Amino acid sequence: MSAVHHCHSPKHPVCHTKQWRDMHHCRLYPVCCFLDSLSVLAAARLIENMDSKVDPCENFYEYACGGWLKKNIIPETSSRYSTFDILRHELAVVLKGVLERQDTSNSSNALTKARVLYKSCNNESLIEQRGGSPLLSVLPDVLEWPIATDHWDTKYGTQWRAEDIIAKLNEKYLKPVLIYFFVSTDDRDSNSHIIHIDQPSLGLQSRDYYVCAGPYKEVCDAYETFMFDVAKLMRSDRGLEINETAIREEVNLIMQLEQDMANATDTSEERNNPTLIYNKMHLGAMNVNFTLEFESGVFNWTHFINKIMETVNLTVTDAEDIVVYAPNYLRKLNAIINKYSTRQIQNYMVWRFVMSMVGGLSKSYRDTRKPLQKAIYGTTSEAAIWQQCANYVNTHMDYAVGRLYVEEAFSKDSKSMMDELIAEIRDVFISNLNDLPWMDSETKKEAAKKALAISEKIGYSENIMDDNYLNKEYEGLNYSADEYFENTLKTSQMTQKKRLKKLRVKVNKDEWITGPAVVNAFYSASRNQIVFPAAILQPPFFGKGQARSLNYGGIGMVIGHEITHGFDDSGRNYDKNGDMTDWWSPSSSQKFQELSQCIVDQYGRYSWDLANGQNLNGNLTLGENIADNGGIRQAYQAYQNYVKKHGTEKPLPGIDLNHEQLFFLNFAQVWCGTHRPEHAANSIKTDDHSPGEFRVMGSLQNFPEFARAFNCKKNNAMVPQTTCRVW
Ligand code: STS
Ligand code: ZN
Repeated sequence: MSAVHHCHSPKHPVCHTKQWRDMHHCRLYPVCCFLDSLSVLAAARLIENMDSKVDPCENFYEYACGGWLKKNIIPETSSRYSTFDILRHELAVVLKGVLERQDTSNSSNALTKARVLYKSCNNESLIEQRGGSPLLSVLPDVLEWPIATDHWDTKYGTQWRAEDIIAKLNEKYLKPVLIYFFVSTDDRDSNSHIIHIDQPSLGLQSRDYYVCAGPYKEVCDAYETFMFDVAKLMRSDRGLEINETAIREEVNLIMQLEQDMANATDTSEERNNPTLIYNKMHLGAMNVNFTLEFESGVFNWTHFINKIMETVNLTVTDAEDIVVYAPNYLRKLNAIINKYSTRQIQNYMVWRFVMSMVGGLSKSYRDTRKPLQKAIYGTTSEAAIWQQCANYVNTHMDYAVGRLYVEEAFSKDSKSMMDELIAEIRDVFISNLNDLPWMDSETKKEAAKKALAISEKIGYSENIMDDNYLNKEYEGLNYSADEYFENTLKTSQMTQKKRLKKLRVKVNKDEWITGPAVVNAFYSASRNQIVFPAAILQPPFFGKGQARSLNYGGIGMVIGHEITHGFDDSGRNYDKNGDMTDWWSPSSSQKFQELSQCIVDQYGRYSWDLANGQNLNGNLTLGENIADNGGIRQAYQAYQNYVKKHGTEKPLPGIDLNHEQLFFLNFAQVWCGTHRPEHAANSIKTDDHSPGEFRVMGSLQNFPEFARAFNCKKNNAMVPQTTCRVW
């Protein structure tokens, strides 16, 4: 052990000589190399994951991840498994620890509340005992589910207002159906909030599923089985007769209705361009533009929105500005409403509510989801209850859980190193603008201004360390350790109220858009801000003692990726203040689109074996691919600048690669992983990130420095004839 200490000492005569840095010398003085424990750990991981028998110039993903792929099997509870997912799993383990820790503080304390919520979620025997009753007793507050009651006609059939029910589902239960209403930043005025109306999500995540043919038939069948089984369970809990044929008929109509809705929605490609979906109008105009004729009366948009806003004591008039993101959908919606009866429409609306609630009920209810989960994710069992609960509490009380996480597992000294890295990578982005022949100098100037104006958030918000602030955030929430279901309702309601209240309040651009216990990174266009939560600031992405090559290939690349989001097909429509304005010359804009098309085509040519050979959707994934391509280039150049300034790093023990190569290896290994085929078929339609394998292949094939680092030749697969570059 004393030798470890020795080696870390900057004064050690041998370990810090220049000669020691080359591999040969390293063999003569193994003590220097092998006792640097962090390097040993990193090297061991890199070696284990890779398959050095593969030619890095032919398939770098196989080379970097071949070992990983041989050693790992997707757990039964997961739809995919990767370095990224393992980090998320490890995070959940840390959260379990802090949430289960004995709590001696009083009950108004936010941390106590998080622990009570977690405890209620974990209380399996009580959840079992309560069966479906929590849901059955909350239904009358919304509407009965016609399919699961015998009292529908008399009680609910005639006297209802669609506005009231859709409003309540939205404002109280966070479940938008038919119409999606939300308050958020105005794209064209990033300091203000505005009401948005959009198309709602569907029960199945992608509109594509609703063709219900070919590979999607199984998904549709499983979805209908899900409805059928829940309806039967509810009827049986209520002691009602079960007529399977009748239930099946109604389930079928729910499906038909949702198929019609799916057809009416815009595709994700149609929604790619934020300037094209932005339609601002007065609330009064909505009543003219989007007439919806329910059997019970014509939908009054003003009444609808007031119904929602009255829960936070706000009123709107016909002069209120509304941003409509999906006018096409709204124009098609009326035909759907006319086609179906009130009972059928209510069957659909309440189904979506019921569907979102079964997760909080007993096992027989939760298990109704199984066939659908198998069809979409390929999973055959649920994650452990503690894991679901840790994730639930982290998602819904992100500041409180984040505080616990940061105190347990985060070192604040990462911040200054991150500040430096961000500064360096931003500089590279800006200086690279000079190399872009496609952009005129005026637009370059604006791009540089925007890059300089990007603000950064690293780790966590200081606010969460302040007890008063934190307790106030969760003020008014009173959880009971025995009532998980009710606790989830309280949580939804509080979340929604917070969002709605913002309508008349200026946007606080300083507020964090995420909690710290999140393994991810973000770019916000309306804030022109990049965010790196505490939980991504760990190996393999980042480590204070980790070789710089690994840090630049890890978090450095993520930083470049997030900066480049500000300039991808979506982000480029926002200016340095976060307002959607056009700062591009027409010619540069035209060129951007041409170069983007190169990326669309390139990724669109990749066929994914796990998704039955389907090709990626180059349009859906364009923004992420542009970000990856920019990110890898900027991080690499920043690393080269680092080496120029500080000299070559000492080699890693036992791995015969130089640090340029290690940079690429660490980048690639973040994406070692695999998917279940069911999930691959799902995510190829819904995920705007390309699968990890193609994130690696696509961005490295486009980057000549990669070929140079591995000495690849012209006819190698990693060196295609044509390459794409935007940034
Ligand atoms: S835009 C965020 C980006 C990212 N997050 C993901 C993901 N890609 C894929 C799957 N799940 C979450 C952040 C990121 C960029 C580059 C490398 C790693 C992460
Ligand atoms: Zn991204």
